[in-house]
Amino acid sequence: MESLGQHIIVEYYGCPPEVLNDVTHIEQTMLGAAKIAGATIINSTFHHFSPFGVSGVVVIQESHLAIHTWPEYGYASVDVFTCGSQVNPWDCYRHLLAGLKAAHGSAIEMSRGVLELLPKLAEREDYETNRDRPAEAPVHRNVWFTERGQDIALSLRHTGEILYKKQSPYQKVEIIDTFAYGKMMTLDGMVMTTDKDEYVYHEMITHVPMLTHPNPKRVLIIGGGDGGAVREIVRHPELEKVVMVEIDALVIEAAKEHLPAIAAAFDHPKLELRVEDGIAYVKNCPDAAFDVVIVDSTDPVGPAEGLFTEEFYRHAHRILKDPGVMITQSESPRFNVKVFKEIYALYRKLFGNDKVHCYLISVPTYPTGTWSLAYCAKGDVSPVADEKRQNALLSAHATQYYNAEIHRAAFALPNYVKTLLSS
Ligand code: SPD
Repeated sequence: MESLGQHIIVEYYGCPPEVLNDVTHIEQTMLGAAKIAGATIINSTFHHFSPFGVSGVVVIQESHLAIHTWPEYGYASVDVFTCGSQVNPWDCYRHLLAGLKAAHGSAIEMSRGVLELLPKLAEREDYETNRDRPAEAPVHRNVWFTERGQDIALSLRHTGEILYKKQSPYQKVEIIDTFAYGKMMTLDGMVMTTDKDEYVYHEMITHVPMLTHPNPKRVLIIGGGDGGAVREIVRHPELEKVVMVEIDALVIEAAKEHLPAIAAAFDHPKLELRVEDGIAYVKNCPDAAFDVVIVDSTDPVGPAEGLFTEEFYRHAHRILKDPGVMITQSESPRFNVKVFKEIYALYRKLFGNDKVHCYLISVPTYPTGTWSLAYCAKGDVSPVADEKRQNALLSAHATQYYNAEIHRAAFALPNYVKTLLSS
């Protein structure tokens, strides 16, 4: 039966989940399938959905290849539609079977545009398939990273090259080259920091406690393996020692290799860097050992889960001197409403109602862009900055986000956040 094209609808089963969750591998395999079949590639667009799944399309002069993967089931659904007689979709099928490492595959073939059923137009020759299309069209790749919550997602377009990708005992550590925000670190598919907006988070999680505590000599950072918080902390002349406890050596390695502007202070003489479990460190730490404790954690899944527990924060409170300040990243009042509410209730229980203050930061690469930090005071200390030290810092260093007005304004909360915190 003569037709305009062949369409095969394909199922691949028993594929390794890590293969189906690797957007660049999927993209390359799909492009490879198109090439092997002799197709002319026009364009491609691929998305990774955090935590699982890739969707993508390769547009070819002869029609398209499309894929959707379910890593959690080891399953991929593919369709390949090719027009004309030059491109054989079964070549794509075989290439993808091998590239996706599928245990088995199956497909049904349909003839599309059966010629017998098509009206015979006198001028049909004038509308020949591919008539005015260039033989070698430029390929535009369009590859996207997506961090997805239940109902909200954040996507960033990237080059398709993953600069660093290793699975540590704790999490998958990746550095992706994005177009809008430069190099970006993700842990288990969640954005941690990017070259272009890292300063918001790092300046606000450090300068606020350092300029409000009367004499911040000893600082503990839990997490923070990219080095951004340390880089800002060592700008403060009152500092005598900063201990940073990062559980994952690969986070430090990736940052040193690919984010040197963030990982800029790892050799600082005041830094004691410990690659070990921060939860155990805090548990075994003597009372009143630090003036400031900063919890620069990932989100409350995987290795950071224990950093969102009552036991951990009890110890954090215990190891603070009086006066002392604990700062934590406290998730987003837009993206993780449940965690946000629970975590503030816990801080208030441990530190006291009037000792806990939420402040907001605007981080474009975190889902919703609205993120929060928690200021928890022990003893007589409040979030008001020491102006003299603030002026000294601001004249010595060109901060990109932090200034005196932002410091004050960050603590002014919109009503919807006040409501969340009071309910
Ligand atoms: N969803 C991101 C939450 C913040 C994670 N910490 C960022 C680490 C930067 N040092």
